[in-house]
Amino acid sequence: MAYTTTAFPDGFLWGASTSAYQVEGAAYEDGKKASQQDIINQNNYRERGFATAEVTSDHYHHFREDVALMAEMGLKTYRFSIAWSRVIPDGTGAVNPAGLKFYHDLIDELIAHGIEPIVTLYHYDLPWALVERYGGWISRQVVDDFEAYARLIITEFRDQVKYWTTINEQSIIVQYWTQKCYIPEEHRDNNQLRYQINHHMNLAHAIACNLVHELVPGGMVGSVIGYSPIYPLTSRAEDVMAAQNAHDLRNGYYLDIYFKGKYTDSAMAYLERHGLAPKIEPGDMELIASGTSDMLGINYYASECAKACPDDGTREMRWNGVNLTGKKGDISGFETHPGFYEMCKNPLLDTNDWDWAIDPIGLEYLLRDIWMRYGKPLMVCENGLGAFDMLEADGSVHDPYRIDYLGRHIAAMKRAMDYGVQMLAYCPWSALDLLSTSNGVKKRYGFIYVDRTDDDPRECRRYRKDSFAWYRDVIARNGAGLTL
Ligand code: BGP
Repeated sequence: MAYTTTAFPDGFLWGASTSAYQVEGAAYEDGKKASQQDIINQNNYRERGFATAEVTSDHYHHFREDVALMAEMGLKTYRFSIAWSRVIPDGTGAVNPAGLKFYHDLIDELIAHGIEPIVTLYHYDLPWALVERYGGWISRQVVDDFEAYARLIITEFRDQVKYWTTINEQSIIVQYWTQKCYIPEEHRDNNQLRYQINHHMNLAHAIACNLVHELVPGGMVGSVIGYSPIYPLTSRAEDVMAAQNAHDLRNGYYLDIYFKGKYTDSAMAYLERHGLAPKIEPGDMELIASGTSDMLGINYYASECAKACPDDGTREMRWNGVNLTGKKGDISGFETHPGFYEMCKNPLLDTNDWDWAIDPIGLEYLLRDIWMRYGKPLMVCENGLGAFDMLEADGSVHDPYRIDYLGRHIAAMKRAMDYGVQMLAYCPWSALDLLSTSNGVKKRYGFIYVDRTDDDPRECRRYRKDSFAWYRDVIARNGAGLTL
């Protein structure tokens, strides 16, 4: 029988999500300097015709209109990130007052509309100056520089921001490192560096957790993980074991750091055996263990699938089922770790145009699994459907596919809550259309349509999609009446 939701608990935070470089634009305005995403996206424009990060949705100039639209939807919270290179343009040293002012104005505006800010300190956009100076996250120096940046931001906003998230999707940064970090050509085959970067991020994450605990009385802090539950391709024991291996290396390896302060034994054994393990210095694990998380943000789009992989294959870490065109089936090969696991397509699930599996039950499954293992409050910080939306002549945008996707995921989340999982918030991706990390602006996620193309930013005029009114009604009913 179909499952239908009853109302969510009072105080549940209905929200939506964005990140700085994907939505703000104004990449070089009012003192901001380049981040690595400005450079990566310039290259994407040249190589693939995707929009640059220069204008994106021009939220920097439209933020009051955007907050008013969020309030009209009834949002109780808004999860966004701060651009390090807007507030400290060179990564270290001089603070840019105009950059800080933008975030003061945004947070004041949110609070004036009764919207609770959830701030992410870092969402892929390291100041370019730090890449030039020492290679960015590859160097351990970045940890000290991140600490100074995090201390500035947390101190500046501690009276207004209760919920803090640290680094967005370390798991995805390791998997798609050239998209999420600027990695010079000569390092791209050195897969150990992926795990070294992640180790530096673990240190930075722990420092940020400690800073929130020190500076924000009553504050809550945690990471945001990009998480896909991994199903075995078949019920053969070898495939089930492969799925467990994939879980340990792609998910557990991050969760265990956040909640247990240690690396997952099996994943670390695999990495050590293959020369991929990070170099850990004395005191690192003590620091990581001291920076405990109060909660976890989860970004969920799709489940994944794995099968057994013979010992004698070739390791493949460059791509994992990536689709850069939006033509179904136009995908790269899959991540392969000989003797451990090989990722593959799940033949039982439908996908969106970019071959991302659509799997609401996967959300219930992962929430219950994480709750059972770690028992800390969770928030969905991203969940959404990328699609080619169409602006009609009368200004309407009909996106029933998104309404269907989100409704079923919300229902799946509620069923996890009925089974005891403590959820703080649901922040689908994205509040408004923005620049995709992998597919330009034509892959849209928002409740609010932003009128622009990859080639032409036009005026970035805003239009309410059908999902806008739908989400407003969901929030007004406090989530009741949705079906899985
Ligand atoms: C997550 C990121 C977001 C976002 C989303 C959708 O991994 O945190 O920044 O963009 O995925 O991915 P994409 O933009 O590649 O479609």
